[in-house]
Amino acid sequence: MLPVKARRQDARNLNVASEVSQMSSNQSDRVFGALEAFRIELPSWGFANTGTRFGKFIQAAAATTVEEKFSDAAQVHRLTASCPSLALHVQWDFPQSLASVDTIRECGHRHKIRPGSINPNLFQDQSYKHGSFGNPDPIVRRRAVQHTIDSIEIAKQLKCRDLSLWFADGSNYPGTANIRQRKSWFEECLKAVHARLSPAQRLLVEYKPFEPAFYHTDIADWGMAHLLAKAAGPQARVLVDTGHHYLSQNIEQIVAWLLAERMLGGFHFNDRRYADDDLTMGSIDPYQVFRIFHEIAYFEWETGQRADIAYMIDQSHNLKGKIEAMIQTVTMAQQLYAKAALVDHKALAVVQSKSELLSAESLLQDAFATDVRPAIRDWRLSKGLPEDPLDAFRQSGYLEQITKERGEKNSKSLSSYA
Ligand SMILES: [Mn+2]
Repeated sequence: MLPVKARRQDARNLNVASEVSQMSSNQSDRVFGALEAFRIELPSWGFANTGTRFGKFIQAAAATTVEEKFSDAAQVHRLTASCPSLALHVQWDFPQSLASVDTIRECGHRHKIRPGSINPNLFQDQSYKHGSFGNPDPIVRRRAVQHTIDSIEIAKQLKCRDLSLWFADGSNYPGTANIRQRKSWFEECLKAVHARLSPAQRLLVEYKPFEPAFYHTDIADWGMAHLLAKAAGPQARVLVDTGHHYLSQNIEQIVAWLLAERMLGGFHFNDRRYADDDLTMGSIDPYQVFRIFHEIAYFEWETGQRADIAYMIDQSHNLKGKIEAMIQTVTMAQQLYAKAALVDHKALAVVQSKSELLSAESLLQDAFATDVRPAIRDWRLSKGLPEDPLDAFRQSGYLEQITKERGEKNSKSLSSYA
């Protein structure tokens, strides 16, 4: 592969995007470097029909099998070159648990998409009515632990590194749960599953302050997730889902602290306006995502180490076309990641140390305001990718083809939860 500089020159020689001259060559090198390194994982559940708790709107083109999820993910990766892996959910993608592993492996090979993080089902089962790892019934806790151990085995067989744990555990009314007791059950169960990890695997612990439990959730915030990850063992880290915070919470500060503690394991990206809305990343507040990426880039510059973070998307689009929305998400993620790479860290460190507030703030604002799209187009062309991934997808005929193939099957699926 050509060095970044040569490829940028190649792209210029293609005689496209003369706008590149608006950006200094150092800046466009930074954009190229950032895009080369950036990977974000797609969620299998983002390609299937999903809904709200009020109902489902069926899309004729939605994936109806795990094979179709891999096929759709491959379309997004083919056009963006940034998402070579697919997060899988044991509940929906492994109907026969470990016996489904061969099917998944074959799908991965066929579509050249790697099985990514494995998400055990710790919420959708009648036995989980009062929790999984925090359930007062020891039989249910054991069942949840066994399911997680089976999920670790699935991950081992598929050579997946990360196991992502999200718990719906909590309570709806004051006084109905022994919060301290549940905390110790969580520690016990997390230790038990951590013991089954192979040395290369990681346990990612996600937090959420409310929903589906509305009085308390057992892992409500990053501090609780951090303590539980520490209790679980050395291979556990915290997973930050951007939608899982109270309104106006400073997420990039949480990110900075977790980085400083070497406890940041990954992200579930999505955007929100009110609660856990699972909207398209950057659709409501792109500056928020930029600030998160900035904290990571600043950490990497200061330490000279690459932060070992799994970037993942956790969105399910009910109204937008699923593949189109995923392409839109990945291109937005690329833009915001590239913008964050433009911050002049050396200059920032100097003005921060002198408390030159306006200069410091401007370094972020200028990077955020830079139009990186021409440089990204050049990068795409240098890699033989289409200039406009969404347009290329629309021209490809794939959507028409799958709409025809899957339409009938989807029309028979339930349109309501009732
Ligand atoms: Mn999530």
